[in-house]
Amino acid sequence: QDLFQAPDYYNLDDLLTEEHLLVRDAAREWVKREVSPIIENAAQKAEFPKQIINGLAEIGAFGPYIPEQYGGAGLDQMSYGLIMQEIERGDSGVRSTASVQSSLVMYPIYKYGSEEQRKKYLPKLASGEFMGCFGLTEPDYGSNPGGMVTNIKDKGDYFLLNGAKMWISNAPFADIAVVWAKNEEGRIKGLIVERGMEGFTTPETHNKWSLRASATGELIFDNVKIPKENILPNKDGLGAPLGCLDSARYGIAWGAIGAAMDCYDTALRYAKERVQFDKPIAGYQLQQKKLAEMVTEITKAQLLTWRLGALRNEEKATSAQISMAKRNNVDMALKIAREARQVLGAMGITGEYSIMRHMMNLESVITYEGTHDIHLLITGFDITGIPAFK
Ligand code: TGC
Ligand code: FAD
Repeated sequence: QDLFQAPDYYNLDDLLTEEHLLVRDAAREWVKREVSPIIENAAQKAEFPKQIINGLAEIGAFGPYIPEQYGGAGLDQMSYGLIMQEIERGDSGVRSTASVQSSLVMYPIYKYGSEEQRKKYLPKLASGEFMGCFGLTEPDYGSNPGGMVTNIKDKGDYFLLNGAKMWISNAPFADIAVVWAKNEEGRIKGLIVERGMEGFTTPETHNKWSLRASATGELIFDNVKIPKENILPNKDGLGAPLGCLDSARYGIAWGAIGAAMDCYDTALRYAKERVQFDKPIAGYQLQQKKLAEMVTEITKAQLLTWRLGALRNEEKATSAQISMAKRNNVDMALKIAREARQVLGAMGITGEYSIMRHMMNLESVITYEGTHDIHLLITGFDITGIPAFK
């Protein structure tokens, strides 16, 4: 009874392989066992629960689609999405940690790194021995990362890195940071900065009302000497970090469904049990409208991500298709969280139930990895051919 029931209104499980179902169910069972019991307390205390790092590695959440020769799980894009869905059913902050590690740290090292960099970092990131973060956003450049001022100067044997990044998930405890900085020609380069390098600090950002179980911080670079072998050699320009975002945004499109499912499941159970005016509130049309619309929106989002996963497996998904799914699904999840909270009445505002935490978390999810507005403009650009960003 207590095991999480996922709505599957259109029998989408029939479209998944045995491996997909095994991967998903293992992640689901682990979240139920290891995340659900501790996550509310971690969020209330605003602490990332480090004790779950090994478990995340074991379910394949660190580099699900990175080849096994580098320590990854060697799974397909559908499995990656399903793992993100199950983790975010527990908490968006935990999914953030997995997204950053996989898509924003392991992916660029795998895709743009040298063979030596892959061998040095990927197995340790896959096992959770190393945790990573991704520094793109700056205090004055959020939606417009191309304007960044963090820079590197060639000093012969090494590069000198100066600047600052802000709002960086995992920063306070990360062992390495994949950082994007401009060279003397104004070209964006990716580099691996290691904790302990002189002049590199990672102060934590406090007083968040959202994503409290995820650690967020700044990356400050004060004349940090970066060895030349720490530059990602195989791609540069803004397209390099944006390529990583495609992978992370795809995972978020699935993850948001997990948060929505948990809110729906909680509201449905509560509505069937809560009696007012001598009848379960689930028997009133107004509550049924909320619940019926929730399951409809979840089903539409599932269809979108399933198709996107199939396109990703064939390497045919466009960035604009990913933007549409991220935007739609996160918005859907946030609206469901708001409606579900109302179904629970006063109980909905307490930590006894997960809904309010999901709702607060989703305010970050709708902002990071490209805001709701920016993704709309990406669709607008795609269909008209006219960029409206500037
Ligand atoms: P624009 O001139 O359009 O493009 C520059 C170059 O990039 C290419 N490109 C892409 N490449 C791969 N994937 C994509 N999605 C791409 N979008 C564009 C483009 O073809 C071009 O290449 P080239 O070779 O011609 O130079 O760039 P723009 O400056 O006009 O900006 C476009 C815009 C606004 C869409 C982009 O800047 C954007 O997406 N802004 C949003 C920023 C953002 O999403 N930041 C996220 C930071 S990381 C984060 O939030 C992590 S949260 C972590 C967690 O889960 O906890
Ligand atoms: P701004 O860009 O200042 O936008 C403010 C408002 O203006 C938004 O509503 C936006 O939609 C709107 N706007 C901006 N430009 C336009 C336009 N052209 N047209 C119309 N409207 C526009 N970044 C990282 O690099 N790494 C991380 O790990 C990371 N983790 C994060 C974790 C959390 C908890 C949060 C909240 C953020 C994180 N971010 C991270 C940063 C995130 O990507 C940025 O917050 C996001 O890209 C938006 O930038 P901004 O906050 O500066 O907002």
